[in-house]
Amino acid sequence: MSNQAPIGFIDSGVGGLTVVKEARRQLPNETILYLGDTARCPYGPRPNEQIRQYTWEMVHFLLQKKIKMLVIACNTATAIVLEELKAKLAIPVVGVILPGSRAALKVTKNNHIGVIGTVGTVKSAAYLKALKVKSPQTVVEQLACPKFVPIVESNEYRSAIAKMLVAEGLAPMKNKQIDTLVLGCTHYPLLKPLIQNYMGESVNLIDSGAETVGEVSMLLDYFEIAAISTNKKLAHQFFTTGSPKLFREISEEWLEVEGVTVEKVYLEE
Ligand code: I24
Ligand code: DGL
Repeated sequence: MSNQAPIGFIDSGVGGLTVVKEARRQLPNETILYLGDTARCPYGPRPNEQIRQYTWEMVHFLLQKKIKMLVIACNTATAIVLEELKAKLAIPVVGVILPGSRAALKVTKNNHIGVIGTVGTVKSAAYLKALKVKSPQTVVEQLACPKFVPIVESNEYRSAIAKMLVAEGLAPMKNKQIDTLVLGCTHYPLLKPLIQNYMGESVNLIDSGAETVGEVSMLLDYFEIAAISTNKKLAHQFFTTGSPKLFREISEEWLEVEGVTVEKVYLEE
């Protein structure tokens, strides 16, 4: 496998682009291959078995493209399928939950950490387990915020309605004495200003996706598979199970680039 091979990213939709944005900044030599299952998004409310099946379908697609590493940019898919993927794949597999947990443990002073995510992520207790294994004395408060993804996806994430729904959703977290809150969902970084405002400046917010790119960087070095700089423009490729046009519009706006290549893929047999 060549060091110039792409890194594969999968997500339930476009939310994983929050991880890609950080990857482009921190790893400018790496070629990105991204698959978002937009047609079947959201994964958050789905049964585990379905999340497993959908995630494997995405993985099989990307493996055909000769990726050198796989990043599960979706918190819900990481929570439910990461261990199995790591056990079965021959390439390094990185999820978003361990890097997010590690970053939270690094900054907390009172060992009292909150975690917010989709219903699937919270039910799995994957963050809770990761935090407790590393630091048994840490107190962890989990909270599902099922309304937050729809706020972002309806492009309302800067509105007064969003402010109200964020306050309502986070109310159970407000008086728990946490000093650190993990944003355990791809979409929540877009709500960061509203979440920070509601929780107060004293609470540290952890962006799991952004933290994950640090781990990717470390693993590229550890396995000696980091790409080297060339004169060629990198050929990032994006794939979606939904509308390539809508995917392209969102990705160009979010990544602040033009001429993004997006192809439609059909996953279910
Ligand atoms: N943000 C997200 N998903 C959407 C959206 C959005 N529509 C507007 N914005 N739609 O996720 C999801 C369903 N679509 C996906 C594409 O195919 C059709 C169905 C968050 C993205 C985070 C990178 C708001 C918006 C935007 C551009 C950039 C960022 C953003 F339009 F939040
Ligand atoms: N990508 C998902 C996550 O990070 C959020 C959207 C969904 O529910 O599919 O958990």
